[in-house]
Amino acid sequence: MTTDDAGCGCGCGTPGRSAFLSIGTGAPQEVPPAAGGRHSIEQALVPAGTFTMGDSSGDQNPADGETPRHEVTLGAFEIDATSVTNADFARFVDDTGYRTEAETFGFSAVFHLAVAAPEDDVLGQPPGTPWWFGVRGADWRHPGGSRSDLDGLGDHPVTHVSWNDAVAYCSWAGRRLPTEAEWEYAARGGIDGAKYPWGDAEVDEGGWRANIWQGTFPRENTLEDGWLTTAPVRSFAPNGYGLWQPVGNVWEWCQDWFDPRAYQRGPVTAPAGPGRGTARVLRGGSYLCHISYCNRYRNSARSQNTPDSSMGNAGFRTVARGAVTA
Ligand SMILES: [Ca+2]
Ligand SMILES: [Ca+2]
Ligand SMILES: [Cu+2]
Repeated sequence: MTTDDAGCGCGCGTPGRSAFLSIGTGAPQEVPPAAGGRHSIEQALVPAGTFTMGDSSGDQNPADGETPRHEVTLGAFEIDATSVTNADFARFVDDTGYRTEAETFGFSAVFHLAVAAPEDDVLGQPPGTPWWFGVRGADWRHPGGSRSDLDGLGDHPVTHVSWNDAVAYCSWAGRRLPTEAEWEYAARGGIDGAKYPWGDAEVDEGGWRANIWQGTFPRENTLEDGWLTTAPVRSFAPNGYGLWQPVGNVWEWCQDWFDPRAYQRGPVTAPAGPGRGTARVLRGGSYLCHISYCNRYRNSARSQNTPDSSMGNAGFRTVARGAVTA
């Protein structure tokens, strides 16, 4: 397993942008700061408090730095109850004309069973993760490639957005990405030390509780939870704070730089992560997480990718800027 620039090394960890053949070059775009965009996602209020951050179930992936467990104190904050949808992202693009990095580079990473593109558009598979294809023409509007569209997917999470794209959306909306600590605290939903947002019950106990993978990864998905790729953001049940699908469905970008040693030295009040790095934190796992293979659809699980990388199984949710009283 590698934790370099090739994602988390697990089944659903996507290779970074540089692992694919680059067929163009992107340039960062200016988005008017706090442009007053119509961010209309329902808010979940997370109360001020102290929680235990890190793995308490013994399921940690050692290279990811899910330990040491440590107490973290946060003020109250408001976070999106769902991840940002295709319809939400479309409003941002309509307002600003923003082009995502998948569009400027000309390709994005698509899971092999989700490709909807002519063979010529498939740019290749990085060694080690042959189920990921670089697909020319894949972007947020074309999640499987040029032969796909967003018909019926307005309430699904936006995908193929890089960390830089997510930050551009936040700038338009007058919002920001959650810190990794905020994300984990909100995902826990008020249950201290549990493996999942709903508690410690396994994900398949009494019906599926999250959109992950069932069957034999990466070839056969038995679709027991109903979804091969993304599900509508309000699928399954929200956690105790009202967050839908913090684990499963799509990975969610966080503000922090990734460092597997981050927990050994960060401050314990409102930690914002390392001061520098090469990859940004991703949290929560995705529809590609498999119960016996990757196991990153847990509250404390961590992944990462470079800020210009995009893929069909990662999106984001946002938090309000500034303090909230609760
Ligand atoms: Ca599924
Ligand atoms: Ca998620
Ligand atoms: Cu996974």
